[in-house]
Amino acid sequence: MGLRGSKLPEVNVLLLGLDNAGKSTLLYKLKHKACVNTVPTIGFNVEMIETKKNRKNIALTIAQTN
Ligand SMILES: Nc1nc2c(ncn2[C@@H]2O[C@H](COP(=O)(O)OP(=O)(O)O)[C@@H](O)[C@H]2O)c(=O)[nH]1
Ligand SMILES: [Mg+2]
Repeated sequence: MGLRGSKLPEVNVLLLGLDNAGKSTLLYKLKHKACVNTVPTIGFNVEMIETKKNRKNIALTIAQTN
């Protein structure tokens, strides 16, 4: 959560889908740039990722739930 409180523009995404659709895999691929083995999500996952939009840095928050 180190990006919280940064002065970057914030973009929030809610990632929804059926069980086993690949939501957690996509989230961790974006976060860690690698595929990780997932375990079934209980509740939700939130990750903050610093990325670029229109060549400007932004703070992207993705919340993922079932
Ligand atoms: N073949 C294939 N399997 C995937 C893909 N993405 C995820 N999976 C697999 O699908 C299963 C469920 O993925 P997961 O990310 O936990 O789904 P979630 O329930 O939507 O969070 C896991 O065994 C993943 O390895 C994909 O693009 N292709
Ligand atoms: Mg999941």
